Order: sequence, then C-alpha cells, then structure tokens
Amino acid sequence: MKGRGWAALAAMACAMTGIAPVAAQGWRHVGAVERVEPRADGVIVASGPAQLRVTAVGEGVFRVTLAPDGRFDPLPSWAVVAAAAPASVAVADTADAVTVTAGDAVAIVRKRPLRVEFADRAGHVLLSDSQQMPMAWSDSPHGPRVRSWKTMPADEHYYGLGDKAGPLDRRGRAFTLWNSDAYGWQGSSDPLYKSIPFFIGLRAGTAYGVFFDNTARSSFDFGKESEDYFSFGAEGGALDYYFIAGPQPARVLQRYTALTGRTPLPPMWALGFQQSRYSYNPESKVREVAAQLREHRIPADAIYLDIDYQQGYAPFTVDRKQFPHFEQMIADLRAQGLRTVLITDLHIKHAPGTGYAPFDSGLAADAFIRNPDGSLYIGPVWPGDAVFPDFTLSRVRDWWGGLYRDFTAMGAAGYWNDMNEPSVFNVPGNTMSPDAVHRLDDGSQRDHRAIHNVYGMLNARATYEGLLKLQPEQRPFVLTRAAYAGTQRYAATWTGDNSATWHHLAQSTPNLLSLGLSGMALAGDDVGGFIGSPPPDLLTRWYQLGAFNPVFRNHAATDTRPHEAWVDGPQHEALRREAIELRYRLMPYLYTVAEENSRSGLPIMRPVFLQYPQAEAFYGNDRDFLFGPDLFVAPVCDGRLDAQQIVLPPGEWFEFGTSRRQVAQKDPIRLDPRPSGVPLYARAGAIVPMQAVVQHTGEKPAGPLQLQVYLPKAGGECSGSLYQDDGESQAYKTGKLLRVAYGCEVSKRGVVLTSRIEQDGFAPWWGDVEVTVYGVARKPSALRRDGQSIADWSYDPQMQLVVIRMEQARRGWKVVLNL
Ligand code: MIG
Repeated sequence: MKGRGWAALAAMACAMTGIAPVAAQGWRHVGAVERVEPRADGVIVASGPAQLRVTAVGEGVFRVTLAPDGRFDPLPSWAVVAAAAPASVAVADTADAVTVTAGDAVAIVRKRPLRVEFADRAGHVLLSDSQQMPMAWSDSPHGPRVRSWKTMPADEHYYGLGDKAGPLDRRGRAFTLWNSDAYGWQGSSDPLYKSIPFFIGLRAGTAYGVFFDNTARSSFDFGKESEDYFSFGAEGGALDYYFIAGPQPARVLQRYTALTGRTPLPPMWALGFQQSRYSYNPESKVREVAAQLREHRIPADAIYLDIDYQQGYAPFTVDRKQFPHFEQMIADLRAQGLRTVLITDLHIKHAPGTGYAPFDSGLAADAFIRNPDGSLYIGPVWPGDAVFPDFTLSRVRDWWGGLYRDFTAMGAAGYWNDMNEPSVFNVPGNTMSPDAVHRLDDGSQRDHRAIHNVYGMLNARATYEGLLKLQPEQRPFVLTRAAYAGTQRYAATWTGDNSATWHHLAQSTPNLLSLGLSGMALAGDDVGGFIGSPPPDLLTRWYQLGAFNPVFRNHAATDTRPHEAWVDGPQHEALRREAIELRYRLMPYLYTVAEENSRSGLPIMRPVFLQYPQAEAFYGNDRDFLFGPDLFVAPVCDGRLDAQQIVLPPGEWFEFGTSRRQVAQKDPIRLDPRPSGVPLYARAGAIVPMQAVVQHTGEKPAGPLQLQVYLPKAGGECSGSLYQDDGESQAYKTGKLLRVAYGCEVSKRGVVLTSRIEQDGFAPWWGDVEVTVYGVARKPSALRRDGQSIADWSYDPQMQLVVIRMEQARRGWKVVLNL
C-alpha cells in the first residue's frame, strides 16, 4: 500500500469509512523551499508567503513553527518557561537540505518538497515528516486548521497526553484535546479534563518527545487512521511544536520539564493520606470524621471540604448555619494534625447588589469575561448564574489570588480548583461560549476557542501565585482538575469523576503513569471511585494501590455509601490501615523522591521502561510500576482469584522487607492473589530510608531513622539518598535542608556501608540510625563503624539479615561488615 500515494490512500479510506478524504479537506502545503535565511539559532525557509522556522531552543531541543502567511503568531506560550538557544548551534545549508545541529540532535529541513526530520548525531532518524503528507494548513469551510503527519515505524510506541482513558500505549488510537467535565467517563471516553499535548515516542529503547504548543481544540492520531503515519494538529492557532531528543525516555522528560517547568516541592503533608467526601457537612460531621480517623488510628494529614460548606454554593463564602465555628474548626483540626483543604471553584456567583464581595470587587475591577457585544458572559453552574474571571490577564490573576486572603487568615492549608475546564451547566458543549472574549496583557483579545484548553491552568496559576503572595514563607497546595502543559508548576491534580468499579481501579495506574510522563507527577485519583459504592474488597484494594500514588486521597460522591477506612469492619480496616501505615513508614523515601521530581521532572510513579528503556516486556504493561527509583509495585487490580502473574524489571529484586531474592526472568512469578498487601519489591542495591509509623506528618516519629539495605551480589554496589527539611516553608531554598548519600560496596570479604552528608543545613527529627541489611547469608565475624567495633547489632539466620543500631549517626560514617 505504501507506494500508492496519498490521494489513492485517502480515497480508499474515504470509500471504506465514508469520511471525507484528508486531501480533499482543503489542505495546503509549503511545497518546495525557495528561500533560506540562516540564523544564529537555526533557519527560516520560505516558499511564496509561507515560512517555516526551525530553531534550537536547548541541547537536543528544537522548535518548529509554520507561518502560512509569513507572520509568526505573536500569542505568547503559556506553557514554555525556558527556551533559549544552547551555546553552540551549527547551521549548514546544502543544495537539498538545511541542517541545524544542537547538542546530540540534528534537525534536517529538506527542501523539495519541504519536510522536516530529526536525527541523532550518528544519522539515525528519530522522527520524520510523512512522505505522502507534509505539514499543512487549511482555511477550508471546516475552519482554520494546522496539522503535521509523521512516518510511523511499526515498532514505535506512544506515551503521554496526560490522563487519557485506555491503555498507557496510545498506539492505534486517536484523541481529542478539549478540556471537558467528563462526569462518568469510561475506558473509551474522550476528551477528558486535561489537555497536555506532549507525547514520548519509544522504539527499541530509544525515545524522543514532541510538545505541540497549541491551546485550541487539537487532536492526535497515533495510527488509527493509517498504520503508515501518525499525526497531530489543531483547529486554530499555529503549527508550533518542539522536538525533544533523548535518547533515554528519562532524558526526554527532563528536557520537557525544563521547557515547561517542574513541580515545586510540595508541603510534606500533601504526601500524607487525605480524607475527602462530597461533602462533609455540617461542621459536626467534619469533626466526627477527624475524631474517627484518630480513634481508628488511620494516619491522615488532610480533610477536604467540598461545595456544601459554602453559602448557596457561592465561592469564598461560608455557610455559617452549618459551620458556626468555621475558624475554630480549622484550628481544632490543625491541632489534631489535620489540614483543611477548601474547594474554591472559579465560577463567581452573579449576584449584583447583594453585597457578595467576590462579585462586587470583580465587577469593579473589570475582571470578568464578556461576550463580543460587551455584556458579561453569564453561565449557570453550582451557584446558579455565574461569571468567570478573565485569567489571561495578569491583573485578574492578582485579583483572584487576593480572594484567598480570608481563608488563609483562617488557617486553611490547601485549595481545590474544580470545574475549571470550565464546566458550565445546561449549555451546548457544557462549557463557555466559543465566542466569549479573553483579553491578554498585550491588549489583544482571543475568543474562547483559542484559550479554552489553558483556562483551567491559568485558574490554578492565579491561585498558586496568589497564595505565594499571601503567605510567601509557605508552600502552596493547589489541586486542579483541568490542566494544560506546564500546570505542574502550580498544582497537583486528580483524574476527575471515576467510578467504583474494578475496571476503574485498573485504569488508575495507566492514567497516573501517563500524567507523570506528561510532566504532572503530583497526581492521584479518587480512592474507592467517585461514582457508585465500592464493595469492601474493591475499596480495600484501592487503598492498597492508592498508598503508592503520589496524591493519596479518598473521595466519593454524594449518593454513595461511606468510603472511610473503617466502614467495612475490623478485617478490612486492618488491611487499609496497614496500607496507609506503609505509606507513612516510607515517607522519608517518598519525600526524597518528590524532591528529586522538583529538580529533574522524573515522576514519582514511573513506568518500568522509564528506568529500563530496553525492557520491551514493559512497553505495554498497564498494571505495574516503579514507586520512585527503587520500589516495584505489582498491584492487585481485579477481583478474580486466579494467580497473579508478575514479571520483574531487569536485574535482581527482593520481596520488600525480606531477604527473598528474585531474578527477573521470562517466566512470570505466580502469586496467590490474596497476599494481604500489594506485592512489593525492592531493587537489589537499593537503600531505602524509612521511619516509624506516625498519625500525621507533623508528628515526630519514634525511634531512629531506618535504612533498609538490599544487598546486591558480590561485586555490586548500592545507593540511596535522603532529603529532609522542615516540610512546609520555603527555607530549603536558602539551604535549610539535609541531603545524605548512602552507599555500599559488596565483596566476597564483606560489605562496606557509607553515609555521606552532602548538605547539612537542617537538623531532622532523628539522631540515631537503624540499618537493616537484607540478603546476608552468614553471620558477620565483626562489625566496625569508623574503625571502632559496633556493640549493638544482631544477625537473624532465618531471615538472613543484620540489624545495626548506631547512635549519633547524623553525619558521615563508614561501617564495615566482615563476612
Ligand atoms: O459537578 O464539588 O470532580 O470531585 O466532589 C460536580 C463537587 C462538582 C466534581 C468533582 C468532584 C467534586 C464535585 N465536583
């Protein structure tokens, strides 16, 4: 079929499907390049009025922008924060092509016809424009469109686009990006709440990324229309995309998050267990839930107040009839180690003349979106008729941020920006009118079609930046439902209104992995499912999986049975508590991973191929994942009782907390599906920092810092790290932090364990350390710390482990185990 040409193909597809052939949809192409204008950072090529600009904007990162009429769209990017030409860019113009070399990648602009390719320095092509269908634009009756088609290798896999439904590998399917309130979404629902037009292509261990920076309704087709090509494009805006070289997928993600920003270090409490429900009201109910959490000894750090705490659903109000002592309630929760998170939807109640300050002040500040005729855009949402802040204006974002003044003064700790697709009731498309007018700081205007997909992100941004202004010493916590690329700079997210079914439990992991691969590492879903009432087994399994999600929040809709940990009797409660306790025991490790994410963009939940790109067995694995660099989680996601089959990542792994070693092998491990918890493995060579169980992150853990050392075979090494700070302030930015690197070397004669203090600006809660070394086959003959014999150690021959207790170990040390 390859040789038959585009038109024939399109005609065939048309005959088969009844869809108008692409070629007939009025696409126009640049054709042959007529002029070449080399620049310091790349090149502009032109043909007639059309121009294409290809520039290097980082090592291995290129930006491609098409201007059909020769004018490059002046709309600034909402997503990109850092795109500067690297130190050395080489541009070479030959008869057939212009090449732009930056770092380890080359952009090749072929001239006849114009086609763009990307390759590594050795000439291996990574991504190339389709031969049949070069990039195109149209202003056909279908409206303005742009699109790029790329050759699709048979063995290439595609990941990203945020939390789309269905398998993690997007190959063979097509997706629309148009932020949508997708209540009741299912495995094939599309579009959903977020638009993150970024994906990673992965083929035989080599990866690249593409970020299509366009906020209009867009679409990605990964070979659904044809197996020969994949494509992306939008209904409006510019063909403006970034190619990001790897070759490792982790490198692609580091570069993508350098371009669009990273997640700031969250407050530690946000990594604790969070209890939510639509809604906990009145005040007595909130207090009761808090008391139950503590009575049942379910560790927890936050309680959410959903829309019913407000007066008539008007954002930034409190229903004082239901919550007579709102401030005192927040303080009382805080005294129990529970932070209060308040929902603050963006739709401001349209309430002229009623003394509702958010409306009055917004109107006075001209902060609301208007129709083309200048009247206010009004749409019905929870409060009834509502108006919508014009978040594209920085002065409106400032105004919005100021609305949080009272709540922050009352001691609320986090904010929940729901409904920000935006969701509008009882109107076509369930969102704002496409003609509504958004104003920009440069004085220009865009209609809603152009801004829709970034609107929710700007809501989260306004909240985050406002909180930073109000409480500059604290780390804001914002949870957003809608997002565009770059939203990770401002907010954590969740996957919206999932359902209490086994299917949705299984869908949770690919969604959260995909969010992490799309830059949004701080993500979770409604544990237990939002819609419907989960049977006890399902709810327990969901707690067990949620304990390994970056955001761990139990939430449920109004008409569902209770979802709290204790509602199904002592056996289920014990299993759920165990899962939550493990989360808290792992907090030193988790917090260290979150800090790494803030610097590198590497997610907290990682598909195995992110760390082991050659492990093709995992390219299509939607169930299992790495929790940070060292733990492998193989959750139980179905209610069946046949054996759970587990394939381990490459290398050697230990069953967590034991000396039982497993080597990755072809034949899967078969496990009884009813282990009490989630099957969990630690990498041989890992050093995992842990602590005693606490009821919330503000409680000082009893006893020492615990280090679990999983010994590799003789000749091997191990590594681990610990990051700690005060957990909530910005003081870490001025060096008030502790960073420790742990290591080990294993030889036939023994083991050498080391602690190296890399940064010593913060005194943590611990002074002593307890090291558990797993995989020690015989009793050591001697143990020395810095040359001195260690008194307090023991060997368990059954468990094949050594436990060493050391006082005053918050410094560099070297421990030698003679074997
Ligand atoms: O129209 O605030 O996804 O988590 O509980 C429903 C009420 C509005 C949708 C959110 C859900 C939240 C609910 N909200």
